[in-house]
Amino acid sequence: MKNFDAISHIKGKSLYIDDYPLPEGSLYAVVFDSTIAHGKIVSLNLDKANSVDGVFTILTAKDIPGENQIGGIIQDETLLAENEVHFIGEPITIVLANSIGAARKAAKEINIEYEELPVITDPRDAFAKNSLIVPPITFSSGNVNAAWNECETIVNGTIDSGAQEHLYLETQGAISIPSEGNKIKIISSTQSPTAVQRQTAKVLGVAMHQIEIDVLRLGGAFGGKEDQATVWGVLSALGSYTTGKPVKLVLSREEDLRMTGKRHPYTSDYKMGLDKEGKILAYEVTFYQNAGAVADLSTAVLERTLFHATNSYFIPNVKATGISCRTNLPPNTAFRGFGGPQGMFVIETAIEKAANSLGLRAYDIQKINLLKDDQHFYYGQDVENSQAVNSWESAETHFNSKNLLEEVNEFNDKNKLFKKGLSFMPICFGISFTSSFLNQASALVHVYTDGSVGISTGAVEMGQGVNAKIATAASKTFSINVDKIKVESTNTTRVANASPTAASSAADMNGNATVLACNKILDCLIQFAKKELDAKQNDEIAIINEMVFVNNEASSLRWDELIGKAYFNRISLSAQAYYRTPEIHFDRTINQGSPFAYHVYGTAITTVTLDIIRGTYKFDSVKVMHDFGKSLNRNIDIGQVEGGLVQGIGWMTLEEIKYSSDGRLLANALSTYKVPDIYSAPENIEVEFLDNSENRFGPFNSKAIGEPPLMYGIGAYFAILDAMKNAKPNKNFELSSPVTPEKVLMALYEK
Ligand code: LUZ
Ligand code: MOS
Repeated sequence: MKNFDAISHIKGKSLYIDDYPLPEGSLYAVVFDSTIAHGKIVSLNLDKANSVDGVFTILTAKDIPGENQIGGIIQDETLLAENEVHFIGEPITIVLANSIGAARKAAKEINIEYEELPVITDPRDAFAKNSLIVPPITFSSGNVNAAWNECETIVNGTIDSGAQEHLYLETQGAISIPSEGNKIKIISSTQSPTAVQRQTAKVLGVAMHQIEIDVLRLGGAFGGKEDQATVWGVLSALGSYTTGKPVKLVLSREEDLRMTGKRHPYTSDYKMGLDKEGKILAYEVTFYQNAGAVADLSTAVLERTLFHATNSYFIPNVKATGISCRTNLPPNTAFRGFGGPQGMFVIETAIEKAANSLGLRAYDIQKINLLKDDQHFYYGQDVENSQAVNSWESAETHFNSKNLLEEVNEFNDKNKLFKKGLSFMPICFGISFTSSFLNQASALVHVYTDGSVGISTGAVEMGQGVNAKIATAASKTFSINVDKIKVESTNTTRVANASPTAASSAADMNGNATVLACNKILDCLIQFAKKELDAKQNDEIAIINEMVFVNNEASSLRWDELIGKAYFNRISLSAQAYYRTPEIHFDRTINQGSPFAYHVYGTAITTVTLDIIRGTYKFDSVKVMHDFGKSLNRNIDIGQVEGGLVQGIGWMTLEEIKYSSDGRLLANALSTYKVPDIYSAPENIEVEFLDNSENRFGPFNSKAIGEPPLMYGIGAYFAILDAMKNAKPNKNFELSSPVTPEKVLMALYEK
């Protein structure tokens, strides 16, 4: 089965925010944003802008009827700036006009004067000035200080990883439509309809039931619309509230790049101690996270960095500290992996360095430290059903890694101007929101009298195929053809208080809720069929392929007939169900617990060819052995692995976000920000399904797929580094991510 939207996407018929036909009299909104990274607003003059033809009104913080506050976790984020601005791109006013052209023209006529204040862009600089989002957070187990003495070798160093632009195809946006009784409906491109609803109600000073959010689908999100879609939804609603008119607010690509936050860049210090066989005895790490100007989701992201600081390795003594640093950049935010990749990159760097010091390959250290079932994660969770060794060994045999390595060595013996490199990248990703309360979902299922089915859940379709998975879960539960099932838009009036579609958990949690709701209906139908067919109390009734079966024999009753009869006999054909992930808990006073339902594992082997003259590289192949559990949809899951992998490779190689020292985004267009295209994607990607993995937490034994594969991309960095070492065996490279061709070239030839 394909992604439900495949055909309409290809025909160009899928609707996005910018495609909706607007009601008569709609207004267009343009955001006027700060042009300096830090300063006081001395004066704001709207006279000239107000007189531009077609302008309806211009709104500032003073026009907000409720609270000027949209911070999700920490209340430190105004919707519109009041007296001070904290980053370039911070919204100050919105212009409402009868055309987008008029609104843009007026925004240019706004006169603003600032008194500039000092700008911080670097997290270590922020730390030195005590500019923090929250006090540092430390997770630890064992005793690193006692362990150093027992180590054969100790390595330490500093390593940086860069920001990453989400580059969803559909930019941020919303349409808000006022209706009777002061209600406002917002069509929003958000991963979190409930967040848009809650924050809009707060800003307008109305009850949440006055605000309805509807989401048909998003043109991509990748975490960029978990928290940061909210501001545009709220701004459009503020426009409707004040003017009584429908308001459309869609960012241009340039505005989106400038105004929204990215993946958090990190700079980190690590220290690792090992015995002479390469067993890791102790690991100490400090992460400096560049949070940007307000908290957004930074503290949750930082926490996930700490959870994933040891990747798929068991280490008895660990101390990991995370420091969320406030800078004058747009608020950095959720991005596929949510801090996990940043943590995992550092330990892989430490292992690489330790391997050099011990005269081993990274492979040797990685392999002997993989997590096993009698061990525990350093934050206290027991390792259960670990697939770390299984996926590693299966990758080695299935992809014949000995052969691959021989080919690399042979090539390198014969070639001077090109060198190949190879890396192994194991992953281990915890599934569940780390904030336990978010791990809840509900579903509303209707069976119509013709036997067709409509399902609503809190899950948002953003191209990842969650609708197809939910339909599959319902189709398996009822045993009816998936063509009979429609997954409806995500709407806060049908499903309330939904968690964001995030943390790779939407198909798991909403799928489980859907199965529960379908079973409620099914139980009633079975009881009814028993009567209808005059079956005995002990007879076993089941629906199989749209036919009613009695004691494993087909009756003459079809699904659609059963439904029709059930309706006439007044049997309920609708159900709502609630699911909460069982058994998870985490104690933040000691930073220990079992926060995840389970973990997803896998191993990638990456080979690359490096051009020693140009510094350019080409990935020959990435071979992935991935732990899918029992996949609900193999096509969708393979697509998620390929997409995640290439996005991870982009983060580690080509994608370089640069800001000037005064906080201006330099990589502010697709001419200066390079993402992987079909030419830079690996020539050959092989994805294999790991055998023997079970998962009682996923619908029909499936496992979450959204985020984990991104971290295979980290293998690209180490494959390039391996090729560089094969070119210059005696050189010590001090690199950072992204390892762009420019950086490779400079590092190869630096004196
Ligand atoms: N969002 C969130 C996430 O709010 N909490 C999480 O733990 C998380 N993990 C991954 C991606 N998004
Ligand atoms: Mo996410 S990074 O699961 O919104």
